[in-house]
Amino acid sequence: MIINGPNLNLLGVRDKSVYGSDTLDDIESLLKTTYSDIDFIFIQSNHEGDLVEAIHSVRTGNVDAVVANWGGFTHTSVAIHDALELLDIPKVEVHLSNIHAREEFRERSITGKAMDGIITGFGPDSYLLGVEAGIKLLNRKK
Ligand code: CA2
Repeated sequence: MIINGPNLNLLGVRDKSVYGSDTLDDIESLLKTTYSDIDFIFIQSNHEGDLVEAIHSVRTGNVDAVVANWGGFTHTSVAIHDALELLDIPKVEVHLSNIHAREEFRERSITGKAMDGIITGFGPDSYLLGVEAGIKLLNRKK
């Protein structure tokens, strides 16, 4: 499952200077063409509760791994962090930008404490690397 948080629906549409010109649809197509054998579920929401419920749905569903860009909630959401802690499958956090090379308030990832790892700063490739990491973690479990 690929989860995207707030404002990421506007990628490539507004303010291309920080996040580039690819839209979220472009990134989803890149994933689908690169990993044609994976059945992706794509979720994007601007609402914290919807994202918490998406995580809950993973707990009861048939999802192997989660790759998520929690957007601004990365730095604020204890609720998403707590939901993630209950999830016992590979969880990879991704960011388009390098959150350590920006404003100080982006330095801390609250959600990241409940993920297996974080890939940050590689633009749309962060998502590809996130899926790679998810596959590696799944293979490690076997
Ligand atoms: O670098 C990333 O992927 C971020 O998760 C993006 C979040 C930001 O709050 C994180 O600190 C880092 C923001 C996404 C905002 O998306 C926009 C899309 C179009 C125009 C403006 C913002």
